[in-house]
Amino acid sequence: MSTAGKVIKCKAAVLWELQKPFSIEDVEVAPPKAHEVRIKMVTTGICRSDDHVVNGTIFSHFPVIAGHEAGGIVESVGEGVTTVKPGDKVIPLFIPQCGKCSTCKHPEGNYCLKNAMGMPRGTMQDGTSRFTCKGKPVYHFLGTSTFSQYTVVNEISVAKIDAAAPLEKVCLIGCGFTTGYGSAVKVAKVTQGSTCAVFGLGGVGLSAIIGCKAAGAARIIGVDINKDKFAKAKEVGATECINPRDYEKPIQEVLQEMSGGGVDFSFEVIGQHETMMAALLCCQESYGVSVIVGVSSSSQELSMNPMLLLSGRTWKGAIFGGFKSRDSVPKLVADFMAKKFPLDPLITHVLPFEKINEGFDLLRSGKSIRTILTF
Ligand code: CND
Ligand code: ZN
Ligand code: ZN
Repeated sequence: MSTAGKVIKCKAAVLWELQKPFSIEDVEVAPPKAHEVRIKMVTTGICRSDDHVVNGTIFSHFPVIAGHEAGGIVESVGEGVTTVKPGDKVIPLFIPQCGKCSTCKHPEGNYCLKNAMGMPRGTMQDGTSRFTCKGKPVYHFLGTSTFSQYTVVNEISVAKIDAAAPLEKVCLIGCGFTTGYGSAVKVAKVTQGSTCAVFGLGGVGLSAIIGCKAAGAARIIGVDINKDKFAKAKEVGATECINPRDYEKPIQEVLQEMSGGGVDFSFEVIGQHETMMAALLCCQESYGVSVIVGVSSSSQELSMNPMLLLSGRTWKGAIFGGFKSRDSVPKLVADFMAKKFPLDPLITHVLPFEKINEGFDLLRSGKSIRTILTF
């Protein structure tokens, strides 16, 4: 029996307040309105940005359904939806691509002005929510809310992908992989034979390493305070790994010495101001490029000496690896299918959706790279 046009009752992981575990609840998911798409979730990854909602680094209204790295099947579509249809395999997009705003029209911009990050309202574009639980509206997160058996997204926040793609792997193209990989190949534009330093060897950092390697970097130095991350980093392309706690001197000085004056490209994939500065300082003062990928609290500021840039360095940042989401996600899925890059090394755990709190514990204790939750 078709569920189109009806409210769907299903399970979702609701976060009722800050610093609390996720609670699996019965929720109602309203049908999609005009230009919206309802998706049956198949898999979702756990990214540190979801944990940032729990700990408050990323602002959200509560109660909320988080999750932004997933794969699913279109269940039904609202009026006027033309680019996806029921049965299509899709990846929800936490950065939309409206195709009409000044950013979307610019050849390089990807931070579509319809994004839900800058001023999070926790609703659909029309200002209302499609979720209710115990009679109360539940807020959306980044327009994706993938920690639910069903979700509703705007048509501009969904990409149709190859029907043959394995969702339990390509869901990582919805955030972690694309963010790290694009930071190297698209944002930094890593060059052949260069030396790179990647701070933070989680799912996003390892994907930056995969990108550095694909771009032909000769040396890729992984930096992490958890040495258990080194083996996997080397497996995906790091040529060396170092632990800042093994050195007396600041890690930027260690990296300057290792690279004979500073690395060509550095990436901060942790989300701390101290490591953002270390990553900036470790890149060569005249031509080095440093990219901020990690998310830090928007309420805290970082002071820096402008001379660090006057000498010629470039300091950049990007969301979603600088990729235009709707254009790039189907292409990246095709590249994965053509074996142009691996995703398997990033997946360390697979758990049923109901064990979401176990998945977050694995992330917080540094034991997992990516945990994939299956519905
Ligand atoms: P994850 O927590 O898996 O990895 C972070 C790694 O950093 C871990 O291996 C830690 O051991 C390591 N680490 C922590 N502190 C230090 C330190 N002081 N020095 C060296 N290493 C340290 O996180 P993830 O890979 O899922 O995400 C990484 C960041 O990227 C995080 O801030 C997340 O919010 C952000 C991000 C950004 C974007 C984007 O579009 N820019 C998208 N998704 C996630
Ligand atoms: Zn746009
Ligand atoms: Zn993410």
